[in-house]
Amino acid sequence: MNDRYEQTAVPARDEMATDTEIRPTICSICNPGSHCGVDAYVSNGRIIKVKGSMETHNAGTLCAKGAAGLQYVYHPDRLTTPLIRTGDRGEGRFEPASWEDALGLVANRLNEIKAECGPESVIFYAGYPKWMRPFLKRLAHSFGSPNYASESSTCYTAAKLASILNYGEETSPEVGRAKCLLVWSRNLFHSNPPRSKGLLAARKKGLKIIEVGPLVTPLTRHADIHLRLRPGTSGALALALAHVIITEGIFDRDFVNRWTSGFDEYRNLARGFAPDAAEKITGVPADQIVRAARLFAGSKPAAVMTGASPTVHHTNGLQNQRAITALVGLTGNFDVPGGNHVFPANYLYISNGVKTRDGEFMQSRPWSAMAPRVGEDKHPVWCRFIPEAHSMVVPFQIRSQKPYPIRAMLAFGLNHRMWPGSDFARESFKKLDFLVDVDLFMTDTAKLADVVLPACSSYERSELKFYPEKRIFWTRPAIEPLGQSRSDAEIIFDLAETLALDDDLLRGGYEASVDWILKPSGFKVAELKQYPRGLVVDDVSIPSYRKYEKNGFKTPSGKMEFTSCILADHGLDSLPVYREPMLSPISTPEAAQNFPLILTTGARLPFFIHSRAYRVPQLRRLQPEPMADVNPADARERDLSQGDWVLLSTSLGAVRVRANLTETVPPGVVNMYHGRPEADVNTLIDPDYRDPISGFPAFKSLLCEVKKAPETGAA
Ligand SMILES: Nc1nc2c(c(=O)[nH]1)N[C@H]1C(S)=C(S)[C@@H](COP(=O)(O)OP(=O)(O)OC[C@H]3O[C@@H](n4cnc5c(=O)[nH]c(N)nc54)[C@H](O)[C@@H]3O)O[C@H]1N2
Ligand SMILES: Nc1nc2c(c(=O)[nH]1)N[C@H]1C(S)=C(S)[C@@H](COP(=O)(O)OP(=O)(O)OC[C@H]3O[C@@H](n4cnc5c(=O)[nH]c(N)nc54)[C@H](O)[C@@H]3O)O[C@H]1N2
Ligand SMILES: [Mo]
Repeated sequence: MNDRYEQTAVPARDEMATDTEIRPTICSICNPGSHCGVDAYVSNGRIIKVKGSMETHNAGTLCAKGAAGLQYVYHPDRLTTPLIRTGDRGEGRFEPASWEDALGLVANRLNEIKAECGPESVIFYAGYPKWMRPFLKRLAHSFGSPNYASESSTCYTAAKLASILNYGEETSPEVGRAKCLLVWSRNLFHSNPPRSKGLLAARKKGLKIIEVGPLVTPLTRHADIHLRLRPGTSGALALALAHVIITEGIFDRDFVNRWTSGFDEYRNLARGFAPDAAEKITGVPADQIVRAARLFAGSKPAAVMTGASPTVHHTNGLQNQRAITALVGLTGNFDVPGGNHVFPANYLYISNGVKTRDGEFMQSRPWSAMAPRVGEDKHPVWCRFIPEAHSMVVPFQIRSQKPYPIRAMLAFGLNHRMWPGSDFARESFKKLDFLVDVDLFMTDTAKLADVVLPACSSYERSELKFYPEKRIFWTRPAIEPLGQSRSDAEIIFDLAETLALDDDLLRGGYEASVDWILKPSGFKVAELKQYPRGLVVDDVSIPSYRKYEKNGFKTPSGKMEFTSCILADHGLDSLPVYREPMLSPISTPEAAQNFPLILTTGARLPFFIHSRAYRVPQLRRLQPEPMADVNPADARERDLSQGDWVLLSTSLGAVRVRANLTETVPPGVVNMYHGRPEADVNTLIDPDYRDPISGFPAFKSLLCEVKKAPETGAA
């Protein structure tokens, strides 16, 4: 381990230096719902220590990733200057350029390609980083391209779509007021630690918790019941719970009669999933299914909490999610206090009641004035409700050039390892005529680019942040951007100029655009700047409950739809039918002979975040080598001991990892984290192994085998 890092991590003496200033800002290493407030201790223009802010939701705490902030920000591999490629794609040979030259080149090439093939042949892409998205989307539309795409083609939007199909809207569980919470595959302790506090506080006050998921998680010991299902069988389990709730007559008859459509068909569907039958499919004991159904339906109010990905990363993910979310209406917990509240997000995925016009801002041109989006032909239902192009289709369309050519991509945080079949994605991106990637680091994907632009971190920029607890925050930079790096927003607004776009708002700059978005709230950036730790806005309108009683549901029938009119219109199953994962011991027994174990990938680890943390020594040290979780019973059968090198293989290939023997995975299941360069599990997944409706990759129900590997050598 590098000594330099050890010293900077605990700068006890420097902290006392008289010139040290505490500058409040935020850490944005993880999901936007967290983004903890941070006190950056700055001496001579350099951060010497980071501490969680007391005023923000994290209340003085930071997670492992946030605490490693210094090593992330001052990483020796940070990009500090724009780069233009001189070698072959992927070779990593670049020469430094001025911003003027680099942006000039980008604008010329994008405008040339637009003139040759139309604006839709340019994709505007955002990876997991989210803060620049409204501006990037507007840039795309003002350029004339409908093809703003993002990582959200693998994340959350399928769950949102399921809720829209059932109810016309998305909902969120009111944890603090619920009596029972059905936590369906969400591990806040790892994926959103500051938000797990509310869950524990509610638990202390008597909240009943039913956890669903194959893995043992930190929530398990707080749960009254843990339904440990086989990966990919959520739909069958949800229908089984429905069956018990209906046959025992403990559903909300009044709500169902007055406000739902398709109940009889749904009841018939659920009949096929009596507890004994469901036990055979899901592996969850029948008596536990009955207990869970009684507890959930017998508690009023109760809410369902699902994650952004584990339930929808399956080939039947959308319908499974519809079956889960149907339980909310069935039990009369839709839009009631302590149930699942309809409270739409108002800025960048956060609901806090402060009024904005971010939707209007982003859609600067109507869809009808642009070409169809990438993916509209393949995933029409998803595209109808999710206002983006479908990223999962992009690598295919780059190759097929059908229905129209894709020639260029302007990407912010492009990581080919996010895609199933990551090598297929990488080879597709290589075929582009022009690729620009904006990132903090020279990643393996950035190496494919023609132009790489250096972005700065949240410690070096200002941005508008919303938090669920009514906090709005215009963050301040704690330090100057490293080298010549710039904030993503600055890059986008500079590009609007260089591209000479006909868009006064974008040409007016970032702060003016934020002022425009904030107009309905009455706030202006200039005012927010006076609150260095953000501002809690009391005067906001939290939506009321049971809004459907006045306006009906925003579905075609005006009711909650057990049978979806929209899916039926598209020739799809209108009921939330259960289908086996396309690869499973049941659906493909022949494949399971060679690959008898079920592979689930990407369950969140507290110290990693996709591709980003592996390079941070303080975090990498927590799992220095790639690891896959294997149940001890499966290990015994294969003569494996803790830490043995194994080949984790699917029919597509193998990666070399260490076996971690643990009961947290059930027998027959292997779990592996994603994004790791030296053992990229996504190379083992077919790029088309996806849910046909949502287009989401089925990252969490595959078939695999693990076998002892030699101590050294490549897979
Ligand atoms: N530290 C950290 N935090 C993160 C991230 C990160 O990479 N690192 N990523 C962020 C992102 S992008 C997202 S989408 C969220 C996701 O965050 P969460 O929604 O919390 O997702 P996971 O951590 O994957 O969920 C773990 C749960 O899913 C269950 N599970 C695992 N496999 C399956 C399966 O095949 N079927 C079912 N039904 N359940 C399964 C496990 O038993 C466990 O209960 O986390 C965000 N937060
Ligand atoms: N096997 C498997 N694969 C998965 C998943 C899984 O569970 N299993 N989960 C999927 C899900 S839910 C998600 S959300 C995706 C994650 O999607 P990815 O987009 O792969 O996420 P990251 O690796 O966090 O970020 C991508 C890049 O953004 C860069 N970056 C970070 N901050 C900034 C910034 O402020 N500005 C700019 N310009 N760049 C920045 C990072 O350095 C990194 O190179 O992965 C998906 N892939
Ligand atoms: Mo995600």
